[in-house]
Amino acid sequence: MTYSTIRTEVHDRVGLVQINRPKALNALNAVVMEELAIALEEFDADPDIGAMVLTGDDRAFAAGADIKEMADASSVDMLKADRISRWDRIRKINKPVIAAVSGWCLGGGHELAMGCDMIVASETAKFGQPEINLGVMPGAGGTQRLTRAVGKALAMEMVLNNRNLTADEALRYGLVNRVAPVELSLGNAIQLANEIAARAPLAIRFAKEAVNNVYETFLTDGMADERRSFYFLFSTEDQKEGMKAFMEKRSAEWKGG
Ligand code: DAK
Repeated sequence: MTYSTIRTEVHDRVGLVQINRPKALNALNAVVMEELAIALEEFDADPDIGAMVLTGDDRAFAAGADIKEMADASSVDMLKADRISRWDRIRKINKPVIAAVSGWCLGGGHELAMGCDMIVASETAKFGQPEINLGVMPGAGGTQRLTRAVGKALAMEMVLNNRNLTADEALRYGLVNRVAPVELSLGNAIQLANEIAARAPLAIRFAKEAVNNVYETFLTDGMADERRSFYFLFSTEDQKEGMKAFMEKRSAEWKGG
């Protein structure tokens, strides 16, 4: 399969998937999300692969969903485009997926990393949910997964007031597994993935599922509520203003409508 926005490689028993839209800081447009889902599903089905690593580049893991693609969308457009189904496909991958994060890891990019099973961060990684700056809110698990990972106090500050976390803070608050120097972090993630890939595949599969179930039991309702609210925000003036202001490189003027 030839991809236009991602690259794939195999390292022993690990499938590496790299988001490759460097000029847009790896913003997650529909093509990226579709290609990510296909590549991860292919590795998931490949018996020679035991785990995956998902990465970006040194400047950005991903600076969020593609604002330019969403800016003019209505609530109905967002719902009908069925964008969330690709996120759900990634969530259903059976083999462990480790995110190797350097640079910006924001919005949907942060939600994608949190949707992986572990995160290896480089010292330059910056984690945040800046959707509030655009007149919207997290829509792919951010409010739910982040709060479960770091607790309510910090999650509120990140979601309501765009507080970013450094790699060391993310390690301290339990959002990431390890922090490594930038030049070593991807290799470190691949090595960790290969160690896991060398273990009993079925046990790994069920163990991953069991750990994730701790969250899933209480997560579903929260995710559904979050998604409805996220779609609703695309009917507000402030969403249009926030995304337009981003593209015009100016501060947004909020109307509260
Ligand atoms: N989308 C589109 N383009 C982006 C982008 C993004 N998220 N982030 C960066 N870019 C583009 C910039 O527009 C710029 O393009 P040109 O102007 O050169 O054409 C290029 O990448 C380089 O960015 P900057 O020039 O801004 O670089 P700086 O180093 O100055 O700043 C930055 C880096 C990361 C602080 C800044 O780029 C920034 O604030 N980016 C936006 C971050 C953001 O707000 N992310 C959240 C997006 S909203 C859904 C569920 C969830 C979502 C969507 C749908 N469903 C349920 C369906 C998620 C939503 C989001 O993630």
